[in-house]
Amino acid sequence: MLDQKVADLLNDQINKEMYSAYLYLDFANFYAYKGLNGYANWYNIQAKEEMDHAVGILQYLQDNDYQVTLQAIDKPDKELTHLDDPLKYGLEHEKYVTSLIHIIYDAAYEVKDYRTMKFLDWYVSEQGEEEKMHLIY
Ligand code: OFO
Repeated sequence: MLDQKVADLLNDQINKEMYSAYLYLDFANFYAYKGLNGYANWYNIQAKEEMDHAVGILQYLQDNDYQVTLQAIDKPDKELTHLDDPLKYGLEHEKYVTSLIHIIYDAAYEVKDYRTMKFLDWYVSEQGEEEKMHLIY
């Protein structure tokens, strides 16, 4: 049985991952409007990956008999003007998501929940990749 705090943090993370997907759809929409279909496609792919991340956590919680509660997804709030704004905001956002994953990892570590730590290892590595993908300077 999962520790309540760890499980609740994972439940919240489903929403954060879905917000990431929504944010990246917004970035794709911005590039599509600018006629940059390759960039739009790349962010559409990122959005799908984020949804997979959400479903991965949902599945983990279901596998551990936790009753998941899905929350409302916020509206993407970034004002996109310049062509590199999505990359800039994307990097900022991925750093934020990394910090959230680390908070869950810390909570799991505190209660010696090694299984959840192992589950989160993939997310820790993935965050490193995603931060790197947004580096443009
Ligand atoms: Fe942006 O990657 Fe999910 O966790």
